[in-house]
Parts: sequence; C-alpha cells; structure tokens
Amino acid sequence: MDMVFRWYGKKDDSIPLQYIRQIPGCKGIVGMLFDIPAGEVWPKEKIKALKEEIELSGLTLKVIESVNVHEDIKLGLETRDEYIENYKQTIRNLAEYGVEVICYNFMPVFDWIKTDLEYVLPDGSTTMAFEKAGIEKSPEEIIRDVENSSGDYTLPGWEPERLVHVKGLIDAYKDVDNKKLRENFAYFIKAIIPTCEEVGVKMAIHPDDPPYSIFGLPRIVKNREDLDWICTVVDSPSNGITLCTGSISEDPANDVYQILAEFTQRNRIPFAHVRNIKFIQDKDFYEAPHLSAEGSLDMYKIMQVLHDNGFDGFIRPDHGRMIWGETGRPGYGLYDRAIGMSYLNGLWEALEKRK
Ligand code: DNO
Ligand code: MN
Repeated sequence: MDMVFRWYGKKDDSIPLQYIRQIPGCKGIVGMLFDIPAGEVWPKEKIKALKEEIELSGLTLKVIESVNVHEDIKLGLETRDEYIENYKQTIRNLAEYGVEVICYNFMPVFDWIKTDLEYVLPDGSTTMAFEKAGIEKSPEEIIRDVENSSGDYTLPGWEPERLVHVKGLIDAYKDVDNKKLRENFAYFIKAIIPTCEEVGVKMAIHPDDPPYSIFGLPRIVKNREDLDWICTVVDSPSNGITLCTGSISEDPANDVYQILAEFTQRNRIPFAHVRNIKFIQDKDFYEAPHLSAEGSLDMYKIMQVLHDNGFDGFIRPDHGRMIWGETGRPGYGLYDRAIGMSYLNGLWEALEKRK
C-alpha cells in the first residue's frame, strides 16, 4: 500500500510540495495537468516537468487524477474517435514517465456535485455538504453559488468554459439514457484498454458523486451492479476502479465494505479514496473528519477489508475540512487531509501488527 496526496500543481495549488513531503508516510503525489482541456493530448514536456519537480521534493508521481473524458465520448458523437485517439496518446505519454494509475470519471456534464462548499460544523471548521433541497434549485443557480463562494480558483469539473455551456450540455443528454451511456462507455473502454495493457497502465474509474441521478442526467457508476458491469465489459486488470469510500456510501443502499472486499479480491482496485461522510437526514450528508467516531462510516473496517484482502494499490485521504484558519480550494486544504493520512496510516500499522 502506498499513501499518496492530491496536488494541483504549483500554479493552481497553494500547498508547497515540501509541506506534503513532511507528512509522515506520504510517498507520492496524485498529480494532474490542470490547464489541458479534456480531449487534448497531454504533452510529454509538461509531464516530464511535473515529474521532475515532484521527484526533486522526494515524492513520486505514479498516479494521475484525472485525465478527463471529452463530453463527445460520453455523448457518443462521431467526433469521439479523434478524442479517443488523443486519450490513448496521453496514456502512452504518461506511461513513458512512470505513471501506473489513471483516475477518471464518466459523469455527464458535471464532476461531483455538492450544494454547500462551506458548511459550518459545531467546532467552527467548514466542510462540503450535499442537501437535496439544494438541488431543487436550477443548475444555473447552483453554478452561480459555486462561483460566488469559490473565489479565484477553479474546481475540478467546474471549469468556467464548461459552465458557460452547461445548459446546452444538459439538453444534449436528452436522448442519452443509462443504457446509451453504458454503450458509449463500452466503446471508449474497449478502445483504450489494449493501449493500457501494452504500456502497463491501470485505468481507475471514480464512482458518480452522488451515486444517483441528478438533473435527470444518466449515471452508470452508482453501485455494485454498475461496477460489476464495468469490470466485465472489458475483463482486464487494466480496467479498474478508484474506490471512493465517500462517494459510493452517499447512497445508503450501497454496502461499501462488501464492495471493497469483492473488488479487492477481484484485483480491480488499484486506487482508493478513503474518507468519511456523516448523514444528516435521509441522503443528506456532509464530509466528516476521517475519524470513525465523527462520521457514519467505520474507517477501521474499511482499512481492515482492504488490508485483509491483500490490497496493494495507492490510497489517498480524500477531501478534508478547512481548519486552523486555512482557506482555499474546498476539500483540498493541507491540515485536515494530513491528519486524515496519519490516521489511516495508524489504522494500517495496527492492522499489520495485529495477530
Ligand atoms: C470526489 C473526488 C472527485 C474525483 C473525480 C475523478 O470524491 O475525488 O472530484 O477527483 O471525480 O475524476
Ligand atoms: Mn473521491
């Protein structure tokens, strides 16, 4: 198991690599090139520069999150073949510089959806939350709220140039139901997995967040059955999952422990996002501190299931709260994620020494 930490790059992340290096047990960076639009090839020079910068700090770059999938691929438009070719070239380029795992998602239009980026907890810290009442607003209103509260940084999947077209994009999915979206996914994954196998890269799909339909959009990475379908449509260890414990648990019908056990045994989880959530009522929740007692998930059990089923991939703490006066990109401060990582490392050490 290798513990890693997401970093958005020098230009887009205020946390110095050296600080990340100082988190005990942190081995590497989950990196990305933030300025390459979905559909374009990631240039070798930029990958090389990113890798060198990270390695100079004593960390590794073996995981990328995310290489975003162009909307035309998800919509199944004729133009998709060109974008798929570009995606394959990006995979080759990343592999050349030692990347082993590529996290991505297949969510139409939006990446994750939260209705509150600064939900205040009783201790005064802030976190992200999802309350159903919040999505009874229109997408445009939500976008405005996000833009107003997020200052001068861009959120993943919420790039301003995409948001301008959001209404049109939602309309474009009118004729794409879950069945059609699955077909489009199958077309994409069948096209890219041979390249991954050739260069030794594992693709790792992130669950939908939240894992059920919103704004009438189709969703195909919601539960055990979807994950099973994905793993079966191309039966290869290169076709894997980023098992995000928070996202998958946002539907209380999902049994995160069972899902983790099954797909670890099937050798299909090269990357795990481990975080806790706390249900407020029904499906409403906030992103809780990692500690079990603070949320609705049993983090010991999560780590135990991974450990006891021989998990040997990468783990990162997922979102953290804003604490100790830190400000910046919601979910991606230094302090609470560092605390989360230490806690997960502690659980893992206990599991290793138990007997
Ligand atoms: C949510 C986050 C996501 C993730 C992307 C991967 O839990 O981990 O924003 O980064 O969906 O493509
Ligand atoms: Mn996640």
